[in-house]
Amino acid sequence: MNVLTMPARPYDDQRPGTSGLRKPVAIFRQPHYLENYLQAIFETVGGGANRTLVIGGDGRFFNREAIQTASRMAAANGYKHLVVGRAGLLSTPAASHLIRKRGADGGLIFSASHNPGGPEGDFGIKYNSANGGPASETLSRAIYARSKRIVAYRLVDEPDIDIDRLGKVSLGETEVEVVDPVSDYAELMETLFDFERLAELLTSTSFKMRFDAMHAITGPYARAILEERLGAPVGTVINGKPLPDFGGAKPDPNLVRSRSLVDFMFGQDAVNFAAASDGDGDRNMILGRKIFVTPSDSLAVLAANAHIVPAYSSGLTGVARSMPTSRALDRVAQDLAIPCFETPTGWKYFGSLLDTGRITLCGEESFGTGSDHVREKDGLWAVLFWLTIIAVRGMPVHRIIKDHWARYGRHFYARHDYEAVDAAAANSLMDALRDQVGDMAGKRLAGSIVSTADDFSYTDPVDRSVAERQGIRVLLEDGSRIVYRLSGTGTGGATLRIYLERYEARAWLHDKDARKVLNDLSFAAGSLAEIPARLGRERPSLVT
Ligand code: VG1
Ligand code: CO
Repeated sequence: MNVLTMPARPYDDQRPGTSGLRKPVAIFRQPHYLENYLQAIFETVGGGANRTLVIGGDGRFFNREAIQTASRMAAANGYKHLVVGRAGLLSTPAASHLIRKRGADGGLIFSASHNPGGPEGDFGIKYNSANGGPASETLSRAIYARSKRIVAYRLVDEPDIDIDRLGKVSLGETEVEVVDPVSDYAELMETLFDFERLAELLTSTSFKMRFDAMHAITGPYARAILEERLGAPVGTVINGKPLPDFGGAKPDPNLVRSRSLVDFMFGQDAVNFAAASDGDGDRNMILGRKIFVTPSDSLAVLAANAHIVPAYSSGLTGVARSMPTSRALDRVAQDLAIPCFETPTGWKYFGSLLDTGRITLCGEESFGTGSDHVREKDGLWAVLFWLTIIAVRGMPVHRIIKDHWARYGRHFYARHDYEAVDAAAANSLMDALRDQVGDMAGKRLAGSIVSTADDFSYTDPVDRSVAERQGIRVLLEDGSRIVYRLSGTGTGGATLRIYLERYEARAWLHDKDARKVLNDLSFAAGSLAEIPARLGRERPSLVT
């Protein structure tokens, strides 16, 4: 076997964000940029001797080249087995499952998730550990430090492997197994949910659903599970063919990017249930006829109904949510008398809680929910969960939501994003807020009084690692909350996210328009942070 050692010059900008390293394709195409980062990963985890690595991606532009490069480099770095998704495809949750199922030592997922794809779009690399979950913050920092010191990378001098044919081939001394990206995942779903019951719902004439795969990775998964296994009519899955540029759209399921699906569900021809997923298949958006379920509410509803899903029939050990996610989940946890953890944004922070059985279910306001079945959020899993609730409770989505609010109260919620603003301005806005938090308590704000304000910091209860400066929280006496943080997934400038939440216990006020209910909080959030003056923007570019 011929191993080449190629000289490299270290890069100093390979710092992973909320979810791996994400950059424009053009950056990844710089000489040995991809190789530099991969070599840093392999060296940080201690090489590949006798190890198994799972490799796949969301199918975006540059995926296939990256998979060939990663395979050659993994072989040269000593990995014994590589498990590669056919055509280079693996959704993020499917990759997580495959790592766990095969007892692999880790996995590479090539994805920039909801970021746009194509030659002008973004690319990304996530490294997941043996538990199937995203590299911890500690490991991510070590990889970054290493990436700044790489002076050479290794690869085997072998031709491309055929990633379109199932089966085993060798690459130097490494065995590469090309696997069906869908079958293991679909089998896992069958162990969690009652497929007979779901099939009954999806084949009944009184129920119709639509799933929008946004030309991203979930197309093949949704077709295999919803249409082939559960018998939903062909055509239930739309935009089901993964395209390298996602058809030119941003594969980000929310009220803005999934406008046509939202309009459809609020229009004359609306069906009973609709959902969409993102680039790498870990997010989900849930819609009923004339109703959009906020991700925070969705998480709370799943927790409150978990006992009706076979996999969770014996109850939840605990739940967790990222800090900006609404506290609707906390009320359910209180009712169930189970712990509810509050973690920083990003799935990596749920890992230790899931691994130690402290929690069964968790989620984020950014359209992500999941459980201990894998170590990533899981879009289709959330869809099957919702379908189970609809089937077992025999209720449409709006009834399930109204019922939930009647029981627990409603957390009106919205996220306002100021995208692609000047990074220096956004940082100084956050600094100014940080300077203020110490003496905010007691001040009047949005018709109430600030009870506490801080910059969120989190100590992992398992490994005691500390994550600081995770977002500014302003809590009001009436139960409302404003949260500010900067995005860690963008690739151009900075994105400021403002999360607004207002609690309403009184059922007769639950049908109010969220925008109106949150209007004064939104105004207060803007003036507290001096947004127009600092960012030169009058209003957010995205509201979800
Ligand atoms: C965003 C979301 C966060 C999510 C992350 C990765 O991060 O807010 O909740 O975990 O994306 O999701 P940020 O730092 O931009 O706010 V995915 O589907 O892109 O892996
Ligand atoms: Co994603």
